Amino acid sequence: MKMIPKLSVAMLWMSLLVFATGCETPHSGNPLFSDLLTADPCALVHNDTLYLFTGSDEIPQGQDGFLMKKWYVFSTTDMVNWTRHGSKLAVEDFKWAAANAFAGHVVENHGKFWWYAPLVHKSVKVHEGFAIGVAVADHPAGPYHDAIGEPIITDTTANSIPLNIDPAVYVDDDKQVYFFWGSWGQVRMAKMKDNMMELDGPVVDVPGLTNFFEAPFIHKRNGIYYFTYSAGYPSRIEYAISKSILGPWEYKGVINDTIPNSPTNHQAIVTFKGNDYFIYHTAGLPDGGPFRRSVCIDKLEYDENGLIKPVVRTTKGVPMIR
Ligand code: FUB
Repeated sequence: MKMIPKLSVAMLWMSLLVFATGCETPHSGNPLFSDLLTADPCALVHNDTLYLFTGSDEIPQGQDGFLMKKWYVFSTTDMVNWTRHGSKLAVEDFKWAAANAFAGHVVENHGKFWWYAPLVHKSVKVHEGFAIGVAVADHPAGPYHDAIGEPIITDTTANSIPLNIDPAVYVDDDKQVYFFWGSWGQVRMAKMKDNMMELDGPVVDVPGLTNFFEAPFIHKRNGIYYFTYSAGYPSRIEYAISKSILGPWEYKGVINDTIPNSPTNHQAIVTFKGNDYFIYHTAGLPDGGPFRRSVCIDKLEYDENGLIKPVVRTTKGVPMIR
């Protein structure tokens, strides 16, 4: 008689444990990858698959400065199981480039995938010497090759900026293509030709982005354009909205606060299978740091007025989806 209550309690605990683990939805976990330093995410959806593009920090632990030579491609259909496609673009793929594979941006148009890439130019240097080129592929996972053989933007482009990095290209519903880029507090924009390789008009300033530092990113939801960007330094992610991609932009506040041990903050926003995601980097690996960053994914949520709620950063990541 004495054993029965003890057994019952043990069995109850065991069944609770099995129930709990059995029902727990697998989560992606943040940072997403623990054996590779990834930074500056960008993402797109193609054929029911989410493709993630990242840069990579290669500076050894204990040293300072960006050492970035390659970009990587990953994909998932459920947000938990990731296929690693490997490095699909690198400095040496651009004959005109010498170094610094900074934040790229990949976009689909005309059935091809266009990877806009900022790199230090081998010879053109008026300011910091950064230029922006584009590689193209027939599939998001490549192979990619330099589409032009020379950059689209350099230090000598009229009205370019001292640090020509962080491209963001947006193909609007009417098929007009817009090319944004910017850093060190200056942001520029130009229309692009349908060929995705040439500007189609002057480079103009984008006024009215409160606290803008770098990392412009455009997405559209319910007819509203959202301009998210890295703001201040150390950087937060802040945003503005507009009914027109040409502005004026109405400031709406902070969505991702500063990152411990990483002054840079770089975002991508994507909707996949009905879920909105905020993709960013932290210094979250045990040997992470300002130049040793790691990509993470958390949920992005809007309120009933279409405003973006502050992102809740987690180590659990996002749940598996079907
Ligand atoms: O990764 C190098 C630079 O740091 C990127 O271009 C910026 O957006 C910042 O993340």
